Order: sequence, then C-alpha cells, then structure tokens
Amino acid sequence: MKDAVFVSPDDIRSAFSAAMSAMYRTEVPAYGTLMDLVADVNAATLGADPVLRQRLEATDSLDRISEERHGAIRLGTPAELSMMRRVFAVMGMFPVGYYDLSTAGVPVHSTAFRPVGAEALSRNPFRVFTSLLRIDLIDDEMLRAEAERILSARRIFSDAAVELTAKAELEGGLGGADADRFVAEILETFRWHDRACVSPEMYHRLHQAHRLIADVVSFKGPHINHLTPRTLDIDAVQAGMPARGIAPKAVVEGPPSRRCPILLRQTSFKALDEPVSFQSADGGWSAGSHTARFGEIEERGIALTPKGRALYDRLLDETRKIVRPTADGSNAADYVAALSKTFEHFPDTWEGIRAAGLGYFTYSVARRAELPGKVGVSDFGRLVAEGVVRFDPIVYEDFLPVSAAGIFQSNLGDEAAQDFVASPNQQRFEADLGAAVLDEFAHYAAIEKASIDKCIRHLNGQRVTEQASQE
Ligand code: OOG
Ligand code: NI
Repeated sequence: MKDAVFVSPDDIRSAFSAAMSAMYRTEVPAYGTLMDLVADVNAATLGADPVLRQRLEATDSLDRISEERHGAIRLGTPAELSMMRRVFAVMGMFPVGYYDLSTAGVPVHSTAFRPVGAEALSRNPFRVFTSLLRIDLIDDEMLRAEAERILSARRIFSDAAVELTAKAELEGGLGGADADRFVAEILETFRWHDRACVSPEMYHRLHQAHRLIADVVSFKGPHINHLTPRTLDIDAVQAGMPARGIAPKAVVEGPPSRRCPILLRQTSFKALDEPVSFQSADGGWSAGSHTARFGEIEERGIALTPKGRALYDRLLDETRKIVRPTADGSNAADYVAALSKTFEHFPDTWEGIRAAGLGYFTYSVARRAELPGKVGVSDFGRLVAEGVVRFDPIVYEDFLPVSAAGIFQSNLGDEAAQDFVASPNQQRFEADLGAAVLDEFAHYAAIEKASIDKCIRHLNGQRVTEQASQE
C-alpha cells in the first residue's frame, strides 16, 4: 500500500543533482560558463556525428547526457562518512570502488557513491566522489589531536536531514513532501560557508600540514568542491575554455584522444582564491582567503574488463616513464605525443575491443534471422558477425586513481606535493563507512550478462513462435 506514495530514489537523486547544479552555478559562476560551453560542444558533436547520435538514441542514453554530472566532497570523520552513506542510499546511490590517494601524496581515501544497475543509471547517473581525511597521516601529534577535536565538535547534517533519513530507512521510502524537504536539507550540508570555524593561526598550522587538511578541518561542512558535466568531446571543450575566460589545467588526464573512447578523460580549471573570514579567540573576525573550489569536465568512454584495465594501466605507466607531466604544463605536448604513441597498442575499433575481451558491451537483437537451432553464448561471435546481434559499449561510471590524483594535485599546487607512505587501508575505510564497497567489475559484467541472456531468450523465443506459426 505504502509503496505507491513513495517518491522513487531515482527521482530524489535527479532532484538533488539539479538542486546542487543550481546552487553551484550561483556559488561559482565559472561553472555556469563551463556548462554553457559543454552544451554547445555536445550539440555540435551530435550534429556532426549521426552514428554517435543514433547509438546514444538506440541505447536510451541521449537524454541523460546533458543532465549528467559528478561532484566531490571531502569528509573529516568516520561518523560523517557512515551518515553520508545512509543519506546517499535514500537517493539510490551506493559506494562503488576504493581509491587510495596516499600513494599520490594526498592524505585521503575515497569511494564513489552512485546508482547501480542499468535502469537507475539511465534515469540519472549522478555520482559523488567522496573522500575521507586520513588523519592518521598527520605527523604532528598535537595538531592531529586538535584537528580531531575540531572535527568531532561539528555537525554537518541538520536535525531534519538526520530524521528524514531515519524515516526513509524505517518506512522504506519518502513521500512527496518529505522528499522535497530531504533534498533541501541535504543541500545545506554541501553549501559553501565563507566563515571558517577556526582561528587564522589554526588555519595556518593545518595548511602547513597539508592544504587539504585545512580544507577539511577549517569549515562547518564538506562544501561541494567541484561539479563536473559530461562532454562528448573533451578536446573541443579544453580548446574552447580560454576564449570564455577559463584557464584549463595543462593536460587532459586519462587515455589519449581516440576513435573509440575508453574509460574516462578529465580536465579541470584551477581552484578559485576565495575570501573567507576566521574567528579569533576574542570572537572578532579577520579576513583571509582559501582555495578549494574548482571546475572540471569529463568525457566518458567504454568500461574495461580487468584485462582491458590491466592493459590501460600498463600503457599509462609506460607513458609516464617516458614523460611525467609537470604542473606548469611545460612538457604537455611531449606528454600528449608519448601517450598517443604508447596507446597505439590498445585496439581502436569496437569490434577489436570486443573480440580481444577488453571492454564490456550490451547486446541486443538487431534483426530477425533464420536460426538453425537453439542459440547459446558460444554462438554470439557468429551472430555478431552476421549482424543478427548488435553490441554497444557500456559507459564507464567510475573513476581512475591516477587521474583523481592529477585533479587533486592540480588544485594543490606543486609546493603541496608531499610524500606519504603508501598505505591503502580498504578494511579500515569499510569499517568507517559501515559497509563494504561494491566491486565495479562485477557490476559491469552483470549488466553485460543480463543483456546476453535477454538476447538468447529473445532469439530462441522468436524461433519458437516462428515455428508455431508455420505449423
Ligand atoms: C576529488 C578529486 C577526484 C575526479 O573526478 O577524479 C575527482 C577532490 O578533489 O575532492 O573528483
Ligand atoms: Ni571530479
């Protein structure tokens, strides 16, 4: 009975994503400019590439593209992380993957909250890259204790947000009015606060330890630090940014430009220097500034199998042994050239990627055919070759650790580059989260398998009906 009046988690997520986008547009005007540029580039790309348009229409993913984005936040405590998990679950977003960024000199580890399952993804794929500060990586014991004290005193969720989350869990969903209130209350957690909750001295000490530590500890909440629209042509957006007054980072992270896009390519513009005020011991406020919020765009390609991902990682590694991109962009052209050269070893046709088992695809029946007998998985190669079955790449919905590190670093500046002992600790992260993270590969494999099973049922069913009608 009750189910009928619940708003679907997909709709709550869509409403939340739209509300975040509207808020960030007013907070960071350059984000709005970037959105406009992306819309122009996407329209031009679709106009010039009818095959791409047709494929996106056929797979029901054309509509989602202009609505698509991800955001990122950085949390301070295990309690914040586990509450955030409960909040995202109300919107149908679940933790997928574990990313250790300590290897890249950033004292956090992360997961991505996102919808899972083909249906939910096609409704709205909004995701949030969520990091937890590794307070254990602060060397100075006194500072660590103070940071812990400051963090334990803050409350990043409103009472109403906590109550509505508990209500959704208890009753199995939220009705219309509650869903609206939930979105409005949760939005507050992600809002920017220009009044820091620490003194200028404390901010300075935290900043000395690491810029990111200052960003997490000094403020009332985990302000959204970027929101990233998806583009169909990242090179065109990168090239178009300066004309709209935005300076992009030197190189696009991820694989090179290819005919068949794989995984994820990302670029960003530098974080803004924003005015903030700090509270002194006497209660007065003093003016200062803080750099945290930036803009990013991304182009998503096909999800790779473990075999494809291993090849990607190896080729990226080989490239970085030849040239490592510097933050000032002085060797950007050399890096791009080396990247394109090494990636010549990665097949660049959909059939090449499929036949080598490097990527995930969805399969569907393309045309009716005379089939000699019952078909099974082993017939797929032939059915594809004969054009009976068509295949479409499954979009990569996750993130890449090397790229994420590059995005973090481009916003921290060279002087912030620091060596931490690499110490991935997924177990600790999951204990803090209060749940295990989902395995991204298992997820793509399941979507692929479901499409194959559906094809087989369809083809065998079709044969049965055709025979029946001939009798
Ligand atoms: C997250 C950086 C990583 C991405 O798209 O890889 C990221 C952050 O700066 O908090 O957003
Ligand atoms: Ni991002």
